Amino acid sequence: MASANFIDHIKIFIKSGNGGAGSVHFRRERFLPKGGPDGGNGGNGGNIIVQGNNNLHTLLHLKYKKHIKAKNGSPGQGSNKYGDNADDIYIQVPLGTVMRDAENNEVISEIVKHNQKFILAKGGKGGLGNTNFKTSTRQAPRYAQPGLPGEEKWVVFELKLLADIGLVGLPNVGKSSLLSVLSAAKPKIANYPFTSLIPSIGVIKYYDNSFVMSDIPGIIKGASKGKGLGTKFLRHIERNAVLLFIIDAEVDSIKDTYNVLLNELKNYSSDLLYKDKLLAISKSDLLDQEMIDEITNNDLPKDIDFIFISSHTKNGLNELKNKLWKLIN
Ligand SMILES: Nc1nc2c(ncn2[C@@H]2O[C@H](COP(=O)(O)OP(=O)(O)OP(=O)(O)O)[C@@H](O)[C@H]2O)c(=O)[nH]1
Ligand SMILES: [Mg+2]
Repeated sequence: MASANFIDHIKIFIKSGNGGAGSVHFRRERFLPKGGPDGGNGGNGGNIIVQGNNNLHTLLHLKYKKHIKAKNGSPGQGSNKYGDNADDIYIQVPLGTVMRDAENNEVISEIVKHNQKFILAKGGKGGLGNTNFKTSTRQAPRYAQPGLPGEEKWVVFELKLLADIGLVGLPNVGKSSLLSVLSAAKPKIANYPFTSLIPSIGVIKYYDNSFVMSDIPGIIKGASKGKGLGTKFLRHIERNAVLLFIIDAEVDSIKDTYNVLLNELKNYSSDLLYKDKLLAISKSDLLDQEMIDEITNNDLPKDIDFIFISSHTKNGLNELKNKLWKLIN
């Protein structure tokens, strides 16, 4: 991962607790030589439960947790005493966390709401004590059930940021600048490529509503083959309803640049191409009207709506928000 502080992929061994054994025990009373069975049931093993937490935005807090285990249920005891159930263990995760079985890569669950819970590994049931096995023909059963074992598995936790709009562009084109003028987010901005090494998200107010935009590190030609920061961050725009392409007004060809970006997306996942898209030509304050006309007439891709914007003068930003809102809804 590009930054030590943004962890969005992690593998953890989890194990729920075993059930406690049922007890084999007989009542002992002074004047009752043959007391009946009174072995209690074992307690249940602890569950491992994931829980959504909207205060978390990375999986960093899990980075050093290679194993997460719940305790076993306690065994049953005489006098029909039940063993205690073991406590459940909660794993807090940010919204947008997907869990997969590391063995077959199958999705186990996905957390999208605050407090949403899912049992990743169920604790084993406690065994029944010998009290339960007394019948008319068998007054003194000498057996009880063992507790059932808990579940164990390696689980991959993967965070996909939940945002309505995902920014897609080459490095240094003004993606973070745009997010910072549209929202309260404060991503790092500087005049060199790969300023942003981690994704950031911001909430954009729109009249009485709001929507969420995610800024991911810039991608370059060959990113899908590992160039630059690669395309691993594209997983964060897989959930976005709308992709906003940002192309610097000063590039040689907007059309060619657009195709480079599309191609990298396609190499990552062709599903991305079917999302709603909008093209924003950034830093338009550096263009005069003649250049704007020239681009509009000769250098725009055909299949996508476009808008000229400037984060410095704020030109075009209201119209951009209108267009984005329409696309989301
Ligand atoms: N003239 C002008 N410059 C801009 C505008 N928006 C951004 N810039 C400048 O462009 C440079 C890059 O801006 P960033 O917002 O960091 O670009 P980015 O796309 O997030 O870059 P990476 O994170 O490296 O991919 C900075 O020097 C900004 O000041 C704009 O509207 N007009
Ligand atoms: Mg940036």
